[in-house]
Amino acid sequence: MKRNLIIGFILIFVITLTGGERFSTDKVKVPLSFDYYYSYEMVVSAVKKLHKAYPELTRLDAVGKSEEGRMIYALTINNPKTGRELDKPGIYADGNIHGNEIQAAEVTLYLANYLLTNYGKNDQITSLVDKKCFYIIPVINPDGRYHFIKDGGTSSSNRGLRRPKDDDGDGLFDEDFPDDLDGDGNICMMRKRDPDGDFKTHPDDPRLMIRVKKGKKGEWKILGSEGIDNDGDGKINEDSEGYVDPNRNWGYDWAPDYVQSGAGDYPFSGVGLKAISEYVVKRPNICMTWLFHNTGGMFLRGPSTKSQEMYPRGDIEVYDFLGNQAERIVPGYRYMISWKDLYSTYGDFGEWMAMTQGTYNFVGELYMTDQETFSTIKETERQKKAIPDEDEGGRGGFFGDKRLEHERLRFDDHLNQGDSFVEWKPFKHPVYGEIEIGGWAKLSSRLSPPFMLKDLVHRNASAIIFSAKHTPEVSLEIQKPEKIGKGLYKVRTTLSNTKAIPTMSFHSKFKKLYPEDTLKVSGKGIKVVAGGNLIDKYTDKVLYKEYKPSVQFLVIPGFSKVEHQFLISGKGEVKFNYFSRHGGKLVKTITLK
Ligand SMILES: [Ca+2]
Ligand SMILES: [Ca+2]
Ligand SMILES: [Ca+2]
Ligand SMILES: [Ca+2]
Ligand SMILES: [Zn+2]
Repeated sequence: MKRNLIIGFILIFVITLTGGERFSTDKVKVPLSFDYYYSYEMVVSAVKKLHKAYPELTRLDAVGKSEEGRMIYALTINNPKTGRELDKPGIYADGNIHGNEIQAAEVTLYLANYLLTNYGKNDQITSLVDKKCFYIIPVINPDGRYHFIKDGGTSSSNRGLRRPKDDDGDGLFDEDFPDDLDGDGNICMMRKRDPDGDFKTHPDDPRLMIRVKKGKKGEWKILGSEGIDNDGDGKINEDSEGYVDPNRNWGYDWAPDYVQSGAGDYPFSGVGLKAISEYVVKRPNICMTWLFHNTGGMFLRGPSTKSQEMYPRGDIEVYDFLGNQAERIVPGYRYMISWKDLYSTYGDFGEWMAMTQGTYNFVGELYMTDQETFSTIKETERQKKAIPDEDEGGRGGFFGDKRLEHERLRFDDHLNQGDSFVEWKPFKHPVYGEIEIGGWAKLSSRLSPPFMLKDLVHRNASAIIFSAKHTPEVSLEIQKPEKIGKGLYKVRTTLSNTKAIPTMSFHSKFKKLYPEDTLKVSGKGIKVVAGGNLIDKYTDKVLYKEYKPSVQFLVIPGFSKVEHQFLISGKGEVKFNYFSRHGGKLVKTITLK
Protein backbone atom coordinates (compact mmCIF):
# COMPACT_ATOMS: atom_id res chain seq x y z
CA MET A 1 0.00 0.00 0.00
CA LYS A 2 2.67 2.42 1.11
CA ARG A 3 4.92 1.35 -1.74
CA ASN A 4 2.13 1.95 -4.26
CA LEU A 5 1.59 5.40 -2.81
CA ILE A 6 5.28 6.26 -3.19
CA ILE A 7 5.32 4.95 -6.77
CA GLY A 8 2.22 7.07 -7.35
CA PHE A 9 3.94 10.19 -6.06
CA ILE A 10 7.02 9.47 -8.14
CA LEU A 11 4.82 9.02 -11.21
CA ILE A 12 3.02 12.31 -10.64
CA PHE A 13 6.38 13.99 -10.08
CA VAL A 14 7.85 12.55 -13.28
CA ILE A 15 4.75 13.48 -15.31
CA THR A 16 4.79 17.04 -13.98
CA LEU A 17 8.49 17.31 -14.64
CA THR A 18 8.38 16.04 -18.22
CA GLY A 19 5.23 18.03 -19.00
CA GLY A 20 6.81 21.16 -17.62
CA GLU A 21 10.10 20.49 -19.31
CA ARG A 22 8.50 20.04 -22.70
CA PHE A 23 7.37 23.67 -22.80
CA SER A 24 10.11 25.11 -20.64
CA THR A 25 11.50 28.38 -21.96
CA ASP A 26 14.97 27.14 -20.87
CA LYS A 27 14.74 24.71 -23.76
CA VAL A 28 14.73 27.58 -26.24
CA LYS A 29 18.27 28.16 -27.48
CA VAL A 30 19.79 30.13 -30.34
CA PRO A 31 20.07 28.81 -33.03
CA LEU A 32 16.42 27.87 -32.61
CA SER A 33 15.33 24.33 -33.28
CA PHE A 34 12.41 23.43 -35.49
CA ASP A 35 11.68 19.86 -34.59
CA TYR A 36 8.68 20.48 -32.36
CA TYR A 37 6.10 23.21 -31.75
CA TYR A 38 6.77 25.96 -29.23
CA SER A 39 4.25 27.20 -26.67
CA TYR A 40 3.37 30.92 -26.69
CA GLU A 41 5.87 31.48 -23.85
CA MET A 42 8.58 29.71 -25.84
CA VAL A 43 7.94 31.90 -28.86
CA VAL A 44 8.35 34.96 -26.63
CA SER A 45 11.52 33.47 -25.21
CA ALA A 46 12.76 32.73 -28.74
CA VAL A 47 12.43 36.33 -29.96
CA LYS A 48 14.02 37.62 -26.74
CA LYS A 49 16.94 35.24 -27.08
CA LEU A 50 17.44 36.08 -30.75
CA HIS A 51 17.49 39.75 -29.81
CA LYS A 52 19.97 39.08 -27.01
CA ALA A 53 22.23 37.02 -29.28
CA TYR A 54 22.20 39.64 -32.07
CA PRO A 55 21.72 43.00 -30.35
CA GLU A 56 23.40 44.97 -33.18
CA LEU A 57 21.10 43.58 -35.84
CA THR A 58 17.79 43.42 -34.03
CA ARG A 59 15.23 45.40 -32.10
CA LEU A 60 12.42 43.91 -30.08
CA ASP A 61 9.21 45.91 -29.87
CA ALA A 62 6.20 45.29 -27.67
CA VAL A 63 3.49 46.09 -30.20
CA GLY A 64 0.54 45.85 -27.86
CA LYS A 65 -1.51 43.49 -25.77
CA SER A 66 -4.10 40.91 -26.66
CA GLU A 67 -7.61 40.64 -25.21
CA GLU A 68 -6.27 38.56 -22.32
CA GLY A 69 -3.28 40.83 -21.81
CA ARG A 70 -0.59 38.78 -23.54
CA MET A 71 2.13 40.77 -25.27
CA ILE A 72 2.47 40.83 -29.05
CA TYR A 73 6.15 41.09 -29.98
CA ALA A 74 7.77 42.29 -33.17
CA LEU A 75 11.38 41.56 -34.02
CA THR A 76 13.05 44.00 -36.39
CA ILE A 77 16.12 42.87 -38.29
CA ASN A 78 18.12 45.82 -39.54
CA ASN A 79 21.79 46.68 -39.66
CA PRO A 80 22.01 50.29 -38.42
CA LYS A 81 25.56 50.56 -39.78
CA THR A 82 24.19 50.40 -43.31
CA GLY A 83 21.37 52.89 -42.73
CA ARG A 84 18.18 53.75 -40.94
CA GLU A 85 15.31 51.28 -40.97
CA LEU A 86 12.89 53.59 -42.74
CA ASP A 87 15.41 54.29 -45.50
CA LYS A 88 15.44 50.65 -46.58
CA PRO A 89 12.77 48.53 -48.24
CA GLY A 90 10.77 46.80 -45.51
CA ILE A 91 9.63 43.20 -45.59
CA TYR A 92 6.94 42.24 -43.12
CA ALA A 93 6.13 38.64 -42.16
CA ASP A 94 3.71 37.36 -39.57
CA GLY A 95 1.95 34.22 -38.48
CA ASN A 96 -0.57 32.65 -36.20
CA ILE A 97 -3.36 35.22 -36.62
CA HIS A 98 -5.57 32.19 -36.30
CA GLY A 99 -4.65 30.76 -32.92
CA ASN A 100 -4.71 27.14 -34.06
CA GLU A 101 -2.50 27.72 -37.12
CA ILE A 102 0.66 27.47 -35.10
CA GLN A 103 3.28 26.45 -37.70
CA ALA A 104 2.71 29.86 -39.30
CA ALA A 105 4.63 31.39 -36.39
CA GLU A 106 7.44 28.87 -36.84
CA VAL A 107 7.93 30.01 -40.47
CA THR A 108 8.57 33.58 -39.34
CA LEU A 109 10.76 32.48 -36.41
CA TYR A 110 12.72 30.37 -38.84
CA LEU A 111 13.14 33.34 -41.15
CA ALA A 112 14.52 35.45 -38.27
CA ASN A 113 16.77 32.66 -37.07
CA TYR A 114 18.03 31.93 -40.59
CA LEU A 115 18.81 35.56 -41.44
CA LEU A 116 20.60 36.18 -38.15
CA THR A 117 22.59 32.95 -37.91
CA ASN A 118 23.74 33.24 -41.53
CA TYR A 119 24.66 36.90 -41.35
CA GLY A 120 28.39 37.24 -41.94
CA LYS A 121 28.60 33.61 -43.07
CA ASN A 122 26.53 33.50 -46.23
CA ASP A 123 27.18 36.29 -48.75
CA GLN A 124 23.63 36.52 -50.08
CA ILE A 125 22.06 36.67 -46.62
CA THR A 126 24.64 39.19 -45.42
CA SER A 127 23.95 41.46 -48.36
CA LEU A 128 20.18 41.05 -47.95
CA VAL A 129 20.26 41.94 -44.25
CA ASP A 130 22.53 44.91 -45.01
CA LYS A 131 20.20 46.28 -47.68
CA LYS A 132 16.72 45.55 -46.32
CA CYS A 133 14.76 45.77 -43.12
CA PHE A 134 12.69 42.85 -41.85
CA TYR A 135 9.71 43.17 -39.51
CA ILE A 136 8.62 39.90 -37.97
CA ILE A 137 5.59 39.29 -35.75
CA PRO A 138 5.55 35.53 -35.13
CA VAL A 139 2.27 35.46 -33.21
CA ILE A 140 -0.54 37.89 -34.04
CA ASN A 141 -2.98 36.05 -31.80
CA PRO A 142 -1.11 35.15 -28.59
CA ASP A 143 -4.26 34.15 -26.69
CA GLY A 144 -5.10 31.73 -29.47
CA ARG A 145 -1.68 30.11 -29.47
CA TYR A 146 -1.55 30.01 -25.67
CA HIS A 147 -4.89 28.22 -25.38
CA PHE A 148 -4.27 26.01 -28.41
CA ILE A 149 -1.15 24.55 -26.82
CA LYS A 150 -2.40 24.53 -23.22
CA ASP A 151 -6.06 23.54 -23.50
CA GLY A 152 -7.62 20.40 -24.84
CA GLY A 153 -8.76 21.02 -28.38
CA THR A 154 -9.03 20.00 -31.99
CA SER A 155 -6.79 21.14 -34.81
CA SER A 156 -9.34 23.94 -35.35
CA SER A 157 -10.04 25.20 -31.84
CA ASN A 158 -8.85 28.44 -30.22
CA ARG A 159 -8.81 30.07 -33.61
CA GLY A 160 -10.44 33.41 -32.85
CA LEU A 161 -9.96 36.35 -30.55
CA ARG A 162 -10.82 36.04 -26.89
CA ARG A 163 -13.65 38.51 -27.10
CA PRO A 164 -16.55 36.91 -25.26
CA LYS A 165 -19.59 36.49 -27.47
CA ASP A 166 -22.98 34.99 -26.75
CA ASP A 167 -23.24 32.61 -29.71
CA ASP A 168 -26.62 31.13 -28.77
CA GLY A 169 -28.24 34.31 -27.46
CA ASP A 170 -29.02 33.00 -23.98
CA GLY A 171 -27.45 35.91 -22.11
CA LEU A 172 -24.41 33.89 -21.10
CA PHE A 173 -21.05 34.37 -22.77
CA ASP A 174 -18.76 31.50 -23.81
CA GLU A 175 -20.47 29.25 -21.27
CA ASP A 176 -20.22 25.89 -23.02
CA PHE A 177 -16.86 24.96 -24.56
CA PRO A 178 -16.12 21.45 -25.78
CA ASP A 179 -14.64 19.47 -22.89
CA ASP A 180 -11.60 17.22 -22.83
CA LEU A 181 -13.46 14.49 -20.95
CA ASP A 182 -10.63 11.98 -20.80
CA GLY A 183 -7.98 14.64 -20.17
CA ASP A 184 -5.65 13.58 -22.98
CA GLY A 185 -5.30 17.10 -24.40
CA ASN A 186 -7.48 16.36 -27.41
CA ILE A 187 -11.08 17.14 -28.19
CA CYS A 188 -12.07 14.10 -30.20
CA MET A 189 -15.37 12.64 -31.38
CA MET A 190 -17.96 10.82 -29.32
CA ARG A 191 -19.79 7.76 -30.69
CA LYS A 192 -22.26 5.32 -29.19
CA ARG A 193 -23.05 1.78 -30.21
CA ASP A 194 -26.57 1.95 -31.65
CA PRO A 195 -28.25 -0.11 -34.37
CA ASP A 196 -30.19 3.04 -35.35
CA GLY A 197 -26.93 4.88 -36.06
CA ASP A 198 -25.91 5.98 -39.54
CA PHE A 199 -22.42 4.52 -39.45
CA LYS A 200 -20.71 1.16 -39.21
CA THR A 201 -17.13 0.09 -38.65
CA HIS A 202 -14.96 0.19 -41.77
CA PRO A 203 -14.26 -3.41 -42.80
CA ASP A 204 -10.57 -2.68 -43.48
CA ASP A 205 -9.77 -0.52 -40.48
CA PRO A 206 -11.75 -0.55 -37.25
CA ARG A 207 -10.65 3.02 -36.49
CA LEU A 208 -12.70 4.32 -39.41
CA MET A 209 -16.43 4.33 -39.96
CA ILE A 210 -18.49 4.33 -43.13
CA ARG A 211 -22.03 5.52 -43.63
CA VAL A 212 -24.65 2.81 -44.07
CA LYS A 213 -27.36 2.80 -46.71
CA LYS A 214 -30.65 4.35 -45.62
CA GLY A 215 -32.91 1.73 -44.06
CA LYS A 216 -30.01 -0.62 -43.33
CA LYS A 217 -28.89 -1.48 -39.84
CA GLY A 218 -26.12 0.70 -38.48
CA GLU A 219 -23.64 0.26 -35.70
CA TRP A 220 -22.60 3.71 -34.47
CA LYS A 221 -24.36 6.96 -33.65
CA ILE A 222 -22.07 9.99 -33.88
CA LEU A 223 -22.59 12.37 -30.96
CA GLY A 224 -20.36 15.25 -32.03
CA SER A 225 -17.33 16.72 -30.31
CA GLU A 226 -16.14 15.51 -26.95
CA GLY A 227 -17.99 17.38 -24.23
CA ILE A 228 -20.82 17.83 -21.79
CA ASP A 229 -23.61 20.37 -21.39
CA ASN A 230 -21.80 22.78 -19.06
CA ASP A 231 -24.72 25.18 -18.53
CA GLY A 232 -27.47 22.57 -18.46
CA ASP A 233 -29.51 24.07 -21.30
CA GLY A 234 -29.89 20.76 -23.06
CA LYS A 235 -27.33 21.61 -25.75
CA ILE A 236 -23.74 20.38 -25.70
CA ASN A 237 -20.79 22.67 -26.56
CA GLU A 238 -22.99 25.36 -28.12
CA ASP A 239 -21.04 28.47 -27.00
CA SER A 240 -17.26 28.30 -26.95
CA GLU A 241 -14.68 31.09 -27.29
CA GLY A 242 -15.64 34.21 -29.27
CA TYR A 243 -16.20 34.15 -32.14
CA VAL A 244 -14.37 37.12 -33.57
CA ASP A 245 -12.17 36.04 -36.45
CA PRO A 246 -8.95 38.10 -36.33
CA ASN A 247 -8.76 37.89 -40.10
CA ARG A 248 -12.21 39.45 -40.68
CA ASN A 249 -11.88 42.43 -38.35
CA TRP A 250 -9.60 44.74 -40.38
CA GLY A 251 -10.62 48.21 -41.45
CA TYR A 252 -10.80 47.73 -45.19
CA ASP A 253 -13.85 46.36 -47.04
CA TRP A 254 -15.18 45.20 -43.68
CA ALA A 255 -18.67 43.72 -43.55
CA PRO A 256 -20.80 43.06 -40.46
CA ASP A 257 -21.57 39.74 -38.86
CA TYR A 258 -24.73 39.09 -40.88
CA VAL A 259 -22.67 39.14 -44.08
CA GLN A 260 -19.80 37.13 -42.69
CA SER A 261 -19.58 35.51 -39.28
CA GLY A 262 -16.62 36.45 -37.12
CA ALA A 263 -16.54 40.07 -38.32
CA GLY A 264 -16.67 41.51 -34.79
CA ASP A 265 -18.83 44.47 -33.75
CA TYR A 266 -16.79 47.00 -35.74
CA PRO A 267 -13.44 47.07 -37.60
CA PHE A 268 -10.44 46.81 -35.29
CA SER A 269 -12.54 45.86 -32.28
CA GLY A 270 -9.70 43.41 -31.60
CA VAL A 271 -7.32 45.37 -29.36
CA GLY A 272 -4.22 43.49 -30.50
CA LEU A 273 -5.18 43.92 -34.15
CA LYS A 274 -5.61 47.66 -33.66
CA ALA A 275 -2.12 47.85 -32.14
CA ILE A 276 -0.64 45.85 -35.02
CA SER A 277 -2.30 48.13 -37.59
CA GLU A 278 -0.72 51.16 -35.87
CA TYR A 279 2.64 49.41 -35.84
CA VAL A 280 2.43 48.78 -39.60
CA VAL A 281 1.24 52.31 -40.44
CA LYS A 282 4.30 53.73 -38.67
CA ARG A 283 6.57 51.78 -41.02
CA PRO A 284 5.78 53.15 -44.48
CA ASN A 285 8.89 51.48 -45.90
CA ILE A 286 7.10 48.11 -45.78
CA CYS A 287 6.55 47.10 -49.40
CA MET A 288 6.36 43.30 -49.27
CA THR A 289 4.18 41.41 -46.82
CA TRP A 290 3.62 37.74 -46.00
CA LEU A 291 0.85 36.57 -43.69
CA PHE A 292 0.94 32.89 -42.80
CA HIS A 293 -1.93 30.53 -42.08
CA ASN A 294 -2.79 26.89 -42.49
CA THR A 295 -4.05 25.00 -44.43
CA GLY A 296 -4.11 23.97 -48.08
CA GLY A 297 -0.71 24.66 -49.66
CA MET A 298 -1.50 28.00 -51.30
CA PHE A 299 0.05 31.40 -51.93
CA LEU A 300 -2.93 33.71 -52.14
CA ARG A 301 -3.08 37.22 -53.46
CA GLY A 302 -6.08 39.54 -53.59
CA PRO A 303 -8.53 40.81 -54.52
CA SER A 304 -10.34 39.17 -51.65
CA THR A 305 -13.80 39.80 -53.04
CA LYS A 306 -15.17 39.98 -56.56
CA SER A 307 -16.64 43.42 -55.90
CA GLN A 308 -13.14 44.81 -55.43
CA GLU A 309 -11.79 46.10 -58.71
CA MET A 310 -9.23 43.94 -60.46
CA TYR A 311 -5.66 44.76 -59.52
CA PRO A 312 -3.79 46.93 -62.04
CA ARG A 313 -1.97 44.95 -64.72
CA GLY A 314 1.44 46.15 -63.58
CA ASP A 315 0.80 44.79 -60.10
CA ILE A 316 -0.45 41.47 -61.43
CA GLU A 317 2.84 41.10 -63.33
CA VAL A 318 4.74 41.52 -60.06
CA TYR A 319 2.50 39.03 -58.26
CA ASP A 320 2.88 36.52 -61.08
CA PHE A 321 6.66 36.84 -61.00
CA LEU A 322 6.82 36.26 -57.23
CA GLY A 323 3.95 33.77 -57.04
CA ASN A 324 5.25 31.51 -59.80
CA GLN A 325 8.65 31.43 -58.15
CA ALA A 326 7.09 30.65 -54.75
CA GLU A 327 5.37 27.65 -56.39
CA ARG A 328 8.78 26.39 -57.51
CA ILE A 329 10.33 26.93 -54.10
CA VAL A 330 7.54 25.05 -52.31
CA PRO A 331 6.53 22.17 -54.60
CA GLY A 332 2.84 21.36 -54.53
CA TYR A 333 1.73 24.78 -53.33
CA ARG A 334 -0.41 26.75 -55.75
CA TYR A 335 -0.34 30.48 -56.42
CA MET A 336 -3.97 31.60 -56.41
CA ILE A 337 -6.37 34.55 -56.27
CA SER A 338 -8.35 34.67 -53.03
CA TRP A 339 -11.92 35.39 -54.13
CA LYS A 340 -11.72 33.59 -57.44
CA ASP A 341 -9.85 30.42 -56.57
CA LEU A 342 -10.84 30.09 -52.91
CA TYR A 343 -13.61 32.22 -51.41
CA SER A 344 -14.44 35.84 -50.65
CA THR A 345 -13.42 37.46 -47.39
CA TYR A 346 -14.30 40.88 -46.01
CA GLY A 347 -12.08 42.83 -43.66
CA ASP A 348 -9.10 40.50 -43.94
CA PHE A 349 -5.57 41.58 -43.05
CA GLY A 350 -4.03 40.92 -46.47
CA GLU A 351 -6.41 43.14 -48.39
CA TRP A 352 -5.97 45.88 -45.80
CA MET A 353 -2.19 45.62 -46.32
CA ALA A 354 -2.32 45.72 -50.10
CA MET A 355 -5.09 48.31 -50.47
CA THR A 356 -4.38 50.78 -47.66
CA GLN A 357 -0.64 50.33 -47.18
CA GLY A 358 0.20 49.64 -50.80
CA THR A 359 2.26 46.51 -50.19
CA TYR A 360 2.52 43.41 -52.32
CA ASN A 361 0.88 40.87 -50.10
CA PHE A 362 0.79 37.10 -50.05
CA VAL A 363 -1.17 34.92 -47.67
CA GLY A 364 0.70 31.65 -47.26
CA GLU A 365 -1.61 28.74 -46.49
CA LEU A 366 0.81 26.19 -45.10
CA TYR A 367 0.49 22.43 -45.17
CA MET A 368 -1.27 20.08 -47.54
CA THR A 369 -2.54 16.65 -46.64
CA ASP A 370 -0.94 15.31 -49.86
CA GLN A 371 2.47 15.84 -48.30
CA GLU A 372 1.65 13.14 -45.78
CA THR A 373 2.19 10.28 -48.13
CA PHE A 374 2.60 6.62 -47.48
CA SER A 375 2.19 4.61 -50.64
CA THR A 376 2.95 1.04 -51.45
CA ILE A 377 0.38 0.71 -54.20
CA LYS A 378 -0.29 2.78 -57.29
CA GLU A 379 -3.14 5.31 -57.18
CA THR A 380 -5.20 3.30 -59.72
CA GLU A 381 -4.81 0.14 -57.64
CA ARG A 382 -5.76 2.01 -54.53
CA GLN A 383 -8.94 3.28 -56.14
CA LYS A 384 -9.92 -0.25 -57.14
CA LYS A 385 -9.27 -1.45 -53.61
CA ALA A 386 -11.09 1.38 -51.89
CA ILE A 387 -14.28 0.52 -50.11
CA PRO A 388 -16.71 3.37 -50.61
CA ASP A 389 -19.40 4.48 -48.22
CA GLU A 390 -22.39 2.31 -48.96
CA ASP A 391 -24.47 5.21 -50.24
CA GLU A 392 -21.96 7.85 -51.15
CA GLY A 393 -19.40 6.27 -53.40
CA GLY A 394 -16.43 6.84 -51.15
CA ARG A 395 -16.74 10.58 -50.67
CA GLY A 396 -18.52 12.67 -48.12
CA GLY A 397 -18.64 10.07 -45.36
CA PHE A 398 -18.20 11.19 -41.84
CA PHE A 399 -14.44 11.58 -42.19
CA GLY A 400 -14.58 12.60 -45.83
CA ASP A 401 -12.83 10.59 -48.50
CA LYS A 402 -12.08 7.14 -47.11
CA ARG A 403 -9.17 6.55 -49.46
CA LEU A 404 -7.43 9.64 -48.17
CA GLU A 405 -8.35 8.78 -44.62
CA HIS A 406 -6.76 5.35 -45.03
CA GLU A 407 -3.58 6.85 -46.42
CA ARG A 408 -3.37 9.27 -43.56
CA LEU A 409 -3.82 6.52 -41.00
CA ARG A 410 -1.10 4.41 -42.61
CA PHE A 411 1.16 7.45 -42.68
CA ASP A 412 0.42 8.01 -39.01
CA ASP A 413 1.07 4.37 -38.17
CA HIS A 414 4.34 4.04 -40.03
CA LEU A 415 5.91 7.49 -40.00
CA ASN A 416 4.45 9.04 -36.89
CA GLN A 417 4.04 5.93 -34.73
CA GLY A 418 0.37 6.60 -34.18
CA ASP A 419 0.81 10.03 -32.60
CA SER A 420 -1.88 11.81 -34.58
CA PHE A 421 -4.80 9.46 -34.11
CA VAL A 422 -6.48 8.75 -30.77
CA GLU A 423 -7.72 5.17 -30.63
CA TRP A 424 -11.40 4.78 -29.72
CA LYS A 425 -11.74 4.18 -25.99
CA PRO A 426 -14.79 3.59 -23.78
CA PHE A 427 -16.04 6.45 -21.65
CA LYS A 428 -18.99 6.88 -19.31
CA HIS A 429 -20.82 10.05 -20.33
CA PRO A 430 -23.23 11.75 -17.86
CA VAL A 431 -25.98 12.01 -20.50
CA TYR A 432 -25.21 9.37 -23.15
CA GLY A 433 -23.95 6.63 -20.80
CA GLU A 434 -21.48 4.16 -22.30
CA ILE A 435 -19.81 5.82 -25.27
CA GLU A 436 -16.45 5.82 -27.06
CA ILE A 437 -14.10 8.73 -27.58
CA GLY A 438 -11.54 8.78 -30.40
CA GLY A 439 -10.43 10.27 -33.70
CA TRP A 440 -7.78 12.64 -34.99
CA ALA A 441 -5.63 14.29 -32.34
CA LYS A 442 -5.19 18.04 -31.89
CA LEU A 443 -1.72 18.00 -33.46
CA SER A 444 -2.85 16.53 -36.77
CA SER A 445 -4.89 17.36 -39.85
CA ARG A 446 -3.64 20.93 -40.34
CA LEU A 447 -0.25 20.60 -38.70
CA SER A 448 2.73 18.76 -40.07
CA PRO A 449 4.14 16.12 -37.78
CA PRO A 450 7.26 17.64 -36.20
CA PHE A 451 9.68 15.69 -38.39
CA MET A 452 8.30 17.52 -41.46
CA LEU A 453 8.39 20.94 -39.87
CA LYS A 454 11.91 21.93 -40.82
CA ASP A 455 11.37 21.40 -44.52
CA LEU A 456 8.11 23.35 -44.40
CA VAL A 457 9.55 26.34 -42.57
CA HIS A 458 12.71 26.44 -44.67
CA ARG A 459 10.92 26.35 -48.01
CA ASN A 460 8.36 28.97 -47.03
CA ALA A 461 11.00 31.24 -45.52
CA SER A 462 12.90 30.85 -48.82
CA ALA A 463 9.84 32.14 -50.69
CA ILE A 464 9.92 35.22 -48.44
CA ILE A 465 13.65 35.63 -49.03
CA PHE A 466 13.18 35.50 -52.81
CA SER A 467 10.60 38.29 -52.62
CA ALA A 468 12.86 40.26 -50.25
CA LYS A 469 15.64 40.07 -52.84
CA HIS A 470 13.18 41.61 -55.29
CA THR A 471 12.20 44.63 -53.23
CA PRO A 472 13.36 47.76 -55.06
CA GLU A 473 17.06 48.45 -55.50
CA VAL A 474 17.54 51.88 -56.95
CA SER A 475 20.68 53.53 -58.26
CA LEU A 476 21.09 57.11 -59.45
CA GLU A 477 23.42 58.06 -62.28
CA ILE A 478 24.14 61.64 -63.30
CA GLN A 479 25.61 62.30 -66.70
CA LYS A 480 28.37 64.82 -67.23
CA PRO A 481 26.78 68.29 -67.54
CA GLU A 482 26.65 69.61 -71.08
CA LYS A 483 27.18 73.33 -71.46
CA ILE A 484 24.44 74.64 -73.77
CA GLY A 485 24.73 78.39 -73.26
CA LYS A 486 26.33 81.05 -71.13
CA GLY A 487 26.07 79.67 -67.59
CA LEU A 488 23.40 77.16 -68.71
CA TYR A 489 23.83 73.43 -68.43
CA LYS A 490 21.89 70.37 -69.54
CA VAL A 491 22.06 67.56 -66.96
CA ARG A 492 20.54 64.12 -67.45
CA THR A 493 19.84 61.66 -64.65
CA THR A 494 18.95 57.99 -64.69
CA LEU A 495 17.18 56.22 -61.84
CA SER A 496 17.29 52.43 -62.27
CA ASN A 497 15.49 49.71 -60.35
CA THR A 498 17.18 46.36 -60.90
CA LYS A 499 14.57 44.34 -59.03
CA ALA A 500 10.99 43.16 -59.76
CA ILE A 501 9.05 45.23 -57.24
CA PRO A 502 8.33 48.84 -58.29
CA THR A 503 9.18 51.71 -55.98
CA MET A 504 5.42 52.20 -55.55
CA SER A 505 2.67 49.74 -56.37
CA PHE A 506 0.51 50.64 -59.37
CA HIS A 507 -2.51 50.50 -57.08
CA SER A 508 -0.94 53.06 -54.72
CA LYS A 509 -0.07 55.30 -57.65
CA PHE A 510 -3.54 55.14 -59.25
CA LYS A 511 -5.35 55.61 -55.94
CA LYS A 512 -2.88 58.27 -54.80
CA LEU A 513 -2.39 56.51 -51.47
CA TYR A 514 0.64 58.67 -50.73
CA PRO A 515 3.08 60.92 -52.65
CA GLU A 516 5.17 59.38 -55.40
CA ASP A 517 8.97 59.18 -55.22
CA THR A 518 10.72 62.52 -55.52
CA LEU A 519 13.90 63.66 -57.20
CA LYS A 520 14.93 67.09 -55.90
CA VAL A 521 17.63 69.27 -57.41
CA SER A 522 19.11 71.97 -55.21
CA GLY A 523 22.19 74.14 -54.72
CA LYS A 524 23.13 77.58 -53.41
CA GLY A 525 24.52 79.03 -56.63
CA ILE A 526 22.15 77.43 -59.10
CA LYS A 527 18.63 77.63 -60.45
CA VAL A 528 16.70 74.84 -62.10
CA VAL A 529 15.28 76.57 -65.16
CA ALA A 530 13.49 73.51 -66.51
CA GLY A 531 13.22 69.86 -65.70
CA GLY A 532 11.18 66.86 -66.64
CA ASN A 533 10.90 63.29 -67.71
CA LEU A 534 13.20 62.42 -70.61
CA ILE A 535 10.99 60.54 -73.08
CA ASP A 536 13.46 60.13 -75.95
CA LYS A 537 17.14 60.78 -75.41
CA TYR A 538 17.93 60.82 -79.16
CA THR A 539 15.39 63.44 -80.15
CA ASP A 540 15.74 65.29 -76.85
CA LYS A 541 12.05 64.90 -76.13
CA VAL A 542 11.32 65.96 -72.55
CA LEU A 543 8.03 66.23 -70.70
CA TYR A 544 8.92 69.41 -68.86
CA LYS A 545 7.12 70.00 -65.59
CA GLU A 546 5.38 73.36 -65.52
CA TYR A 547 5.72 74.33 -61.88
CA LYS A 548 8.70 73.86 -59.58
CA PRO A 549 10.89 71.90 -62.01
CA SER A 550 13.46 71.31 -59.26
CA VAL A 551 11.13 68.68 -57.74
CA GLN A 552 10.14 65.75 -59.93
CA PHE A 553 7.59 63.07 -59.02
CA LEU A 554 8.10 59.58 -60.34
CA VAL A 555 7.73 55.86 -59.86
CA ILE A 556 10.30 53.33 -61.05
CA PRO A 557 8.64 50.08 -62.13
CA GLY A 558 10.41 46.75 -61.68
CA PHE A 559 13.39 46.00 -63.94
CA SER A 560 13.33 49.44 -65.49
CA LYS A 561 14.62 52.97 -65.37
CA VAL A 562 13.36 56.52 -65.43
CA GLU A 563 15.35 59.34 -66.99
CA HIS A 564 15.14 63.06 -66.37
CA GLN A 565 16.61 66.12 -67.99
CA PHE A 566 17.29 69.36 -66.18
CA LEU A 567 18.37 72.75 -67.51
CA ILE A 568 20.37 74.40 -64.75
CA SER A 569 21.85 77.87 -64.66
CA GLY A 570 24.57 79.21 -62.36
CA LYS A 571 27.58 77.49 -60.86
CA GLY A 572 28.75 75.54 -57.88
CA GLU A 573 27.46 72.44 -56.15
CA VAL A 574 24.25 70.78 -57.35
CA LYS A 575 22.65 68.20 -55.11
CA PHE A 576 20.32 65.46 -56.37
CA ASN A 577 18.11 63.94 -53.68
CA TYR A 578 16.05 60.87 -54.44
CA PHE A 579 13.49 59.79 -51.87
CA SER A 580 11.10 56.86 -52.05
CA ARG A 581 9.08 55.14 -49.34
CA HIS A 582 9.93 51.74 -50.77
CA GLY A 583 13.02 52.46 -52.83
CA GLY A 584 15.14 54.15 -50.18
CA LYS A 585 17.10 57.38 -50.21
CA LEU A 586 19.94 58.51 -52.47
CA VAL A 587 22.02 61.66 -52.62
CA LYS A 588 24.52 62.64 -55.35
CA THR A 589 26.35 65.85 -55.97
CA ILE A 590 27.95 67.38 -59.06
CA THR A 591 29.75 70.68 -59.57
CA LEU A 592 29.06 73.18 -62.33
CA LYS A 593 32.13 75.24 -63.16
CA1 LIG B 1 -24.34 31.78 -24.63
CA1 LIG C 1 -9.91 14.06 -25.01
CA1 LIG D 1 -25.07 23.93 -23.11
CA1 LIG E 1 -19.22 21.67 -23.09
ZN1 LIG F 1 -5.99 31.09 -41.08
